[in-house]
This record gives sequence, C-alpha cells and structure tokens, in this order.
Amino acid sequence: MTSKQANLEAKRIVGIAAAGEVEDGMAVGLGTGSTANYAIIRIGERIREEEIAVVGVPTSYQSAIRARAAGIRVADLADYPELDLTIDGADQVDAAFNVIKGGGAAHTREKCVADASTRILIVVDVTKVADRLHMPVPVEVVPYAATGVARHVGRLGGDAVIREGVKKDGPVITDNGNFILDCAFGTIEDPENLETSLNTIPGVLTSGLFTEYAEKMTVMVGGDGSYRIL
Ligand code: ABF
Repeated sequence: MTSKQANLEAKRIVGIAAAGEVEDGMAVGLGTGSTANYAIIRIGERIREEEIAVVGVPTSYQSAIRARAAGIRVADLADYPELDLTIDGADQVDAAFNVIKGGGAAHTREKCVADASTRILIVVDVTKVADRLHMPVPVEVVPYAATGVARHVGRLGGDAVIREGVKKDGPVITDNGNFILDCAFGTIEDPENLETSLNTIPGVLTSGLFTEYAEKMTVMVGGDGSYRIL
C-alpha cells in the first residue's frame, strides 16, 4: 500500500468510526474535507440501515451537496442553533487540542458550527498531529481589506499569501464571498494569543485557529488499520 493509499485508508477508518457516535434524533454538524466526507457517507448508510432520524447541518456548500447525496436531511444552522455533535476534519492539531482549520476554505462556517455544538469530534490521519502548531494559518478576509490585513500579519511576524484558486489564477472565493490569506508564522508558541490578535485585525472575518473548544473536543486519529482517541 502506498503512503497515499494508507493515508486515505486512515481517513476512511476514522471517519466511519466517528459516524458511529451519531445517535437517533441528533442534529449533527457536518464538516468539510475528505475525512469528514467518510463520516457523511457512513451516517447516510446508518440512517437507512438502522432507520434512525438524523438532521445534518453542513459547514459548506460542498458538505451540503455531499450530505444530500448521502441521503441525510440537511438543515440550516439557523434552524438548529444547538447541535448535539459535530464531526469535522482539521489541518493540524496539537497536544492541547488547539486546531488549525481552513485548508478547505470553510473554517468560518466550521467555527460557527463548532461553537454551536455540545461535542466536537475532530477526525484526522496521523500526519495532522503535531507537538506544536506550525503550519500556515488560513484567515478569511474581506477582499477590500486583504492587503491591509497582510500588512498587519507582517507586523505580527507572519507572512500572508492570498490563496489562489486551483482552476484559475484568481483568488479562492469562499462560500461567504471572501478571500483566504494563508499566514505562515512558523512554530506557534501561543495559539490562543495569536487567534485573538488575528481576529481583531480590521477586515478579518475568521482565523483558522480553533483554540476555544478543547473542553468539548475529542480527537480521533486514524492509522495502521485502526484509530485512537487522543
Ligand atoms: C476541514 O477539514 C478543513 O478545516 C480542513 O482543512 C479539512 C481537512 O481536510 P481533509 O480531511 O481532506 O484532510 O474541516
């Protein structure tokens, strides 16, 4: 098995395991990304196999499309402002359950859904786990303010780059109509303080640092044919 195959298998295993935590009658936040999608598919199967009632609140147009395709009833966060459980991926997670999200450009709605959730299951493969967060932090910004935010990030010791679209050389446009700045800071010594600093910059909508949800978070790590709970 190649490392890419092993990585996909790890995501599949942990996504399916997380779907097993969903109970009849739950309102569930549905994350964005390939790992969360394994959970979405499995939830749809369980709805049919076990005849359970589950409502899904998606974190992106992508996860809404995938949830409907899986046969999950989709509702809006406004209809379900309190969620029993959210299953979502991440780009990096540290030992204190500080998380970097936003690789999928969906972290604003992901943070709204996480905030509304009683319990959060973060599902990752082993490559996402780090002692200290160190990958670039995605920041959703109002296009009008992108250059100004980049200058603020520079003054914080970071290097901000506007994320380009895959299919065209223009910027990625989020579901909310904004840009993403990927902000590299190297090893992040104080994630909580950096999140606060980023969120107070005029023009920033959401930083991809999630440092406020450790108490309600469980991190499930797939690998070696199984998964473990951090
Ligand atoms: C989403 O999951 C994003 O916040 C994060 O970037 C992504 C990880 O994607 P994958 O599960 O495909 O590695 O929640």
